[in-house]
Amino acid sequence: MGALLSTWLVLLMSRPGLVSCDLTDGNTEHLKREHSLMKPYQGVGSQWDFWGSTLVTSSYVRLTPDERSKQGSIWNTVPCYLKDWEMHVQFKVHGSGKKNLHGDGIALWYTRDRLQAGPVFSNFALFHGLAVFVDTYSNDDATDRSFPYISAMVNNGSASYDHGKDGRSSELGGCSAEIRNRDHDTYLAIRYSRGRLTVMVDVDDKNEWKSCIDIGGVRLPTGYFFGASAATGDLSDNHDLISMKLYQLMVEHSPEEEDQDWSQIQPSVSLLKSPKDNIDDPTGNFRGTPLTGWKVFLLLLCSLLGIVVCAVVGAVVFQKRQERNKRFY
Ligand SMILES: *[C@@H]1O[C@H](CO)[C@@H](O)[C@H](O)[C@H]1NC(C)=O
Ligand SMILES: [Ca+2]
Repeated sequence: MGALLSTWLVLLMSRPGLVSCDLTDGNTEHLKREHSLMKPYQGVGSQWDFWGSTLVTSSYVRLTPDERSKQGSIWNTVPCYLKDWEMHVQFKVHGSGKKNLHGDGIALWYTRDRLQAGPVFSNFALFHGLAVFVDTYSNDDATDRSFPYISAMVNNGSASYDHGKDGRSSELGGCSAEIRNRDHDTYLAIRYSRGRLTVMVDVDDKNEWKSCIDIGGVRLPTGYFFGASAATGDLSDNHDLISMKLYQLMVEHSPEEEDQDWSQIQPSVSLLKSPKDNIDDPTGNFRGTPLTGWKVFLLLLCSLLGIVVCAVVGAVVFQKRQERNKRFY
């Protein structure tokens, strides 16, 4: 266990993919045990409640077995009052179903209500808060997307996830990711900080995070609960959680922000575009990281240098040509 944890920490610290400076490096100081689910799952029973088909062993938490019509979930019993956090989830989706004959997937939650069974990956549909779906089955025949598909949704209890369309009308962003029946470990990270929601995946055994979703203008209150759920239908899979580790992000807020009652915030997103305008990215992954200040500066500097070089070369060539022309006449 200790060795595993330190390997994980070393891996985390050596990850070049972790670009942002306020991002946790997996520092155990910032790990919040009361919101984390880790082997051998001693906290289950006091800090976590589980429901339905969920089976807790010493090495994994199986939300559903590879059998039809199963529903399972696990919920943190302690509300989270951190303003800035990052959840690292190690999961494993595996089963005997061949390509496209498996389902339905896992959902990760940060919501007001807990242990409310329903049709959205076995959770209640009119939820308040954040959901990240790892959807392994394409319900929409007309889709041009490649599955498994990871997407995020923020809800204030007024919208319902449309299972038949894989939640497309309500999604804030997403990406395709080959997460099923992999021999190596698969990870997903959800970061919420300063109104920005970031989802990253590490599923290719390369020890680096790839950006999947990155949007600003997201408002989520404090005092909600973390949870995970999964469901199978006619098609199935084992949906296993290996760990959920919650890290506190050390971020400063302005005095005005600190004075607000964060527990009264209504979940919302101020989108520049409507979620319905979401266009597909057929390659699935958004490899690039967003341009930070200095990157923009470097880019501008490079373009400027490029322009200067072009201008100088152009001037020299022009002059040479003029001289040659003079010689001709
Ligand atoms: C909930 O969201 C809907 C649609 O985004 C919005 O019209 C409504 O005003 C919101 N309700 C509250 C209580 O924030
Ligand atoms: Ca689906």
